[in-house]
Amino acid sequence: MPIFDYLQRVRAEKGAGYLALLDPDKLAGPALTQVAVQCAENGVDALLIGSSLLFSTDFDEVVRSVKQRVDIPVILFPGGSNQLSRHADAILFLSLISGRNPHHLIGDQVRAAPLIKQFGVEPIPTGYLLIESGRMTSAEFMSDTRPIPRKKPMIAMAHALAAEYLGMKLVFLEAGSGARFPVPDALIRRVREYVSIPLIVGGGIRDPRVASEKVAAGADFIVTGNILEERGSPGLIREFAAAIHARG
Ligand code: 1GP
Repeated sequence: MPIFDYLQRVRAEKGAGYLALLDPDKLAGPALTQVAVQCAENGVDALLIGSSLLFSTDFDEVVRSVKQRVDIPVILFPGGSNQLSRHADAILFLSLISGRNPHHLIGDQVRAAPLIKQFGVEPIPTGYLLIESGRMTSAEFMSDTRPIPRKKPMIAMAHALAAEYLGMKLVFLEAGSGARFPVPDALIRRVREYVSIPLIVGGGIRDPRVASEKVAAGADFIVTGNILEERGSPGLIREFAAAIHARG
């Protein structure tokens, strides 16, 4: 089954899906694989692997090792066209549509597309929206774009609808890794009511209760990154999974 169809099925059956982000710059290969296995065993629906920068020199090997050890989908979430691997199941084929930096709107995609085709990795076209989150994030700095003001839901709505009309399959509302404030519930709610494609929400979600509030506001998929890298445990992963799947 295509990974996008799997994600749709998760959303239909569980109410919302739990995606865990593993960053090879924050966890070395063996530790990252260990967290990946914990995630797969405790209710995470799919893994995202990627980084806003990438210092790690063994990206491909990390993806291969994770893929060998888990049976949930491994999806690339690349900060750039240097983060590709033939071992992944799919890739969020992102366009940073909240910004006006041509490199992240179409430049990197042109570089990556032929390799993704050769690798046979499923591309999932995704409109990526950075939402202002209380302090500058790596995504904001590295992309050289301005995030959408958190109190201006109509700007986010217009961007998300443009993503839908451009044929994108997902919208990612991103506060940025380590965000001080996650994407506001009010903004999620307005975007959810306005577009029909699924919403991924991530950045700064460090508490299962907050994850469940985002789902109640309309998030179809929740991403956690930092919190699992800092104090991930089977118990905490299960708590997040239960909070996110509660409406299924
Ligand atoms: C970042 O949305 C993800 O791209 C996850 O953010 O690391 O803050 O959970 P955190």
